[in-house]
Amino acid sequence: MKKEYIQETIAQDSRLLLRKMEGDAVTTVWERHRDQQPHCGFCEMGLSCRNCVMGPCRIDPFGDGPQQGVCGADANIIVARNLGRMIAAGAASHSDHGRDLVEVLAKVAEGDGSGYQIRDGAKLRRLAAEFGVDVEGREEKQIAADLAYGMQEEYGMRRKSLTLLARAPEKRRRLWDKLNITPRGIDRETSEMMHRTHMGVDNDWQSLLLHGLRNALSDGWGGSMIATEVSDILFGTPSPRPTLSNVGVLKKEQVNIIVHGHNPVVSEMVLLACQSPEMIERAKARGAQGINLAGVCCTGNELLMRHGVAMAGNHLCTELVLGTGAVEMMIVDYQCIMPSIAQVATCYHTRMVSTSDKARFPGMTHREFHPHNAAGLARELVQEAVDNFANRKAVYIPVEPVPAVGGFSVEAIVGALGGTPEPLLDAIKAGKIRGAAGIVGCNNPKITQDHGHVTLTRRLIENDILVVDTGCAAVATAKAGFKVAEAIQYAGPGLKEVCGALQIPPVLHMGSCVDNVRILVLAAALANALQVDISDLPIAGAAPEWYSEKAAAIGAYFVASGVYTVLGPMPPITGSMDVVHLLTQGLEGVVGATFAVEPDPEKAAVLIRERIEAKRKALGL
Ligand code: SF4
Ligand code: MSK
Repeated sequence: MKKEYIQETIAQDSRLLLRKMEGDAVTTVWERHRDQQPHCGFCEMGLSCRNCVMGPCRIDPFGDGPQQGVCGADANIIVARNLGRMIAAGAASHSDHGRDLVEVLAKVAEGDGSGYQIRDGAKLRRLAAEFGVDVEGREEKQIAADLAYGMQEEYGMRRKSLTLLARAPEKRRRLWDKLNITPRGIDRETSEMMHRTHMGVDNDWQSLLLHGLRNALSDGWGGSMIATEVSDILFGTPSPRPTLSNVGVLKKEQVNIIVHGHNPVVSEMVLLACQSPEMIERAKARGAQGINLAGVCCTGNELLMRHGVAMAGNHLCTELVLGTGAVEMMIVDYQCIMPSIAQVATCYHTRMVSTSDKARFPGMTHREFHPHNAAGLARELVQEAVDNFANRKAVYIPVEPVPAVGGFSVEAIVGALGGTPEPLLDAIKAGKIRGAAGIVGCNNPKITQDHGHVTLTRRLIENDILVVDTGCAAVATAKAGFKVAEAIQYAGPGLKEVCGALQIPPVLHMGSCVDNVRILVLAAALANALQVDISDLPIAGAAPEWYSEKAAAIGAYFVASGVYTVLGPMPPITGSMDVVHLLTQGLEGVVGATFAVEPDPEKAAVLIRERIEAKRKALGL
């Protein structure tokens, strides 16, 4: 049967590689998605429950069959419990990633960092001051030890409120207090969600959803924020730098190594090993011109933001890059790594290596990274990748890479503005920039790859809305050519003028998916400068192609922080119209923002523009 991939992706590299891999008889995510059709309707609506073994149970959405599970849980309870567990899993994933970084910081403080070091001492001191750590006259390692201890405490049960909440506007913090959703220990909120959703605990669907917001806030203003800040301390705070994107970043004449996952603890060490003269000489001795490191997904974004390392693709490209036959080794850490991927690699010569005790994959060689062995192990792996160059067969790299600029941390954006957010606020007040939108999240085979991200971004910038993006959305718009200064040609006249004067693209790459907290910090800084709440700002969020539980947590902490957020794919909640109404309407009166669901990016752009214009009007702009 002829396979039609045109509707699967708008990315030319993906399309060409899909055709090539069809010839190689390789199965990809799109075919597996097709094989799953039709998806279970109960699960799609959130109406199935397997939280205990009196079940599994399901609620009949048409009212003819059972309306309660064996325990008596109705549609509202089951839908809210399922969504709560989804948020908990996402919050746990991000926050556990943050914990791993704090552990490395603690090791560096002990002097046992083995190659890791503090790269941004000024940020270390700023963070330490926020955590109440004495910084005067003390060495970096002493400060790092106390900061790491303070951050580890944030994960537990001794905090009534997380430290970094102090960055949020006072009005927002008072609202969280009033609603009793001020997040306490990060692990506590996740653990409590698992407790509440056990059979026979919280059977009030509204109370479950409120705890979902609290749990998500513990990620956004806790675990994820710690992950981003500690990454900056250990590996440097990003600043704008040029890079390249799409599968054309792979080089036929060089040894290609791809890093995949999320945690820069592994990929930073691999980068250092790839740059070592000894390894480059070894590559040359084996007939290659050098060693080319590229990323996919968010560990790629981490390297792109800090070092300009090229980005081979986003989530749905992760199998396709192997189809080039040009990848000597893929090194993975955790999150968003499809278990299929080592099977795809068996069709080529790529060696697949997993590195985290928490994330093992069938068919991969497991080589575990720890601070004490990281530098040496990275060198060993790069050496093995170099030696694998000899096993290459046919190579197919069908496109040229697209230039992009990454590295827009909050510090870099404020720096580009001259050291204060005032020029951005002035441009917003003057109407040159109508507002800003954060476009975040993944690819999902339910949506044409990159179509949601690219179409929404195009419509927003041409209507003078500044776009900041992260994660796989950021890779989509890089591949589409929106992340260079020349992309102001796609912007409306006001945005074009402002970005042109600052020599920045109209679409700013703010990092990986944990780095969505950079958007929170920027929004809080703008709100504080205007002395309003985040929910008063002419801003919005969108996740046009999300798939992951982490994205559910991100969406929930955006909304709970006051950011109206438009989702592309529908979350599994339509089994309860009470839950749907609360999330898409009722929350406006509770936290000043709601979710919307709109899979058509043209219509999503209209929703966001309407929201931004309404907020401008309310502010008297
Ligand atoms: Fe069924 Fe209730 Fe058990 Fe869920 S918790 S599986 S609804 S009995
Ligand atoms: S990698 S969570 S697919 S953004 Fe962060 Fe991409 Fe989404 Fe994973």
